[in-house]
Amino acid sequence: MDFLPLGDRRGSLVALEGQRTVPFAIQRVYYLFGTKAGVSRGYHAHRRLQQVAVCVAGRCRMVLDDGVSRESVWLDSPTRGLMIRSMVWREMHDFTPDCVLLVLASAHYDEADYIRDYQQFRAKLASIE
Ligand code: T46
Repeated sequence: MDFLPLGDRRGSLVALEGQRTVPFAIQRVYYLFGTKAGVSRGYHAHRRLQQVAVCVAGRCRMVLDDGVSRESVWLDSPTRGLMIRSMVWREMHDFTPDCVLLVLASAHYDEADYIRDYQQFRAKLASIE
C-alpha cells in the first residue's frame, strides 16, 4: 500500500490512521532497529494478528509465505507499507544497519497468537482449509 506524503518545502510527513489508511484499528505500534549484520528475524506466523510494516529508514527484505506461494518484498520507502495478514509466515532478511522497521498491529502483544514452528503453521493451515 502506498501512503500519500504530505509536507511542504521543509520536508515530508506521512500520517497513518487506523481504519482509514490502515485497514484495522491500531492497538499497538512497535519498531525494529539495530538489527545486527547478517541476522534474520521473524520465522513465525500469527493466528489472528494483522499488521502493516513500513521501513521508515534503511531497508530490509520481507518474505511472506501463505502456504501456497512465497514472495520476497524489499521494504525501502517510508511511503510504502506492507500489509501482513493473519496466518502468513514471515521472515525478515538483509537489514541495513540503519534500518528502522515500524509495525502497526491490530492487537496487543500476545505470545499465544504466535506460531513459531513452520510445520505447525502448515498443519494449522491444512486444518482450516
Ligand atoms: C512480527 C515481526 C514483523 C514484546 O514483548 N512485545 C511486542 O509487542 C513484540 C513485537 C515483541 N515482544 C518481545 C517478544 C520477544 O521476547 O520482544 C522479543 C522479540 O520479539 P520477536 O522475536 O517476536 O521479534 P521479531 O523481530 O522476530 O518479530 C517481530 C514481531 O514479534 C512479529 O509480530 O510480525 O516483528
